[in-house]
Amino acid sequence: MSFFRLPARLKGKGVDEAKVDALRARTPEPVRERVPPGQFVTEGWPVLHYGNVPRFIESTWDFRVWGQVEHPVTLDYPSFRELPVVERTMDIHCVTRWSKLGMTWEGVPMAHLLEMVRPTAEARFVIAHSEAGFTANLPIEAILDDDVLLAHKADGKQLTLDHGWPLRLVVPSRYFWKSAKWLRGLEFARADRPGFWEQNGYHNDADPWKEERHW
Ligand SMILES: Nc1nc2c(c(=O)[nH]1)N[C@H]1C(S)=C(S)[C@@H](COP(=O)(O)O)O[C@H]1N2
Ligand SMILES: [Mo]
Repeated sequence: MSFFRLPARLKGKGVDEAKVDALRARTPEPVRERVPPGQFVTEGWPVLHYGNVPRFIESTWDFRVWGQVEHPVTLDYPSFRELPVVERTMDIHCVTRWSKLGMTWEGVPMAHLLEMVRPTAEARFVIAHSEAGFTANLPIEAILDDDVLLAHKADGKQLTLDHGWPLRLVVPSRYFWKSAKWLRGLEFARADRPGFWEQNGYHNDADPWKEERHW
């Protein structure tokens, strides 16, 4: 995906540190330990992405898994929606400094998908592929957590188009930019390949507890 000029608001740079500190100081005591360094809690849910919100056309939508897997799959929309779903409650952390605590997400557990496709012993990285060529990369360990979902619902409601309908990845252990919206597939790979934000200055590993923001 080519990249030209990123809007300043998406860069997470030029942050007003004093403002972040002031917002952070307002975090209620019982949840303060759940908020990673440099983050503050928001009740709202900002919308952030590069480019336009893609249209969802059910008849041409599919979900593919390929690369280092024993059983590659391509599922059309009705078949994808037949997969089992679970609910998980989790905290999400955006590199632009907001954290949203205790969100409930519903979706297909990554564990189920891994059982279906069976990554080979060579598979060490996962590249999430979304509409319009957007990608995000993760080490395979990051998707083994029980709360990694291919989600279609958040806080009891269908995702809106803005937030990634019909399907998005959620990987709460990493900054939220790795949680690819409008997900269309997963590629299992031997070698790492930095994704869209990772090529544009964001940290490859993105652990919010280590403040791995920029690279
Ligand atoms: N397809 C796609 N997914 C994406 C992005 C994007 O640009 N394209 N941006 C990421 C970034 S930077 C963030 S912070 C979150 C924002 O998700 P939200 O809009 O639901 O809050 O989506 C992530 N997923
Ligand atoms: Mo972001």
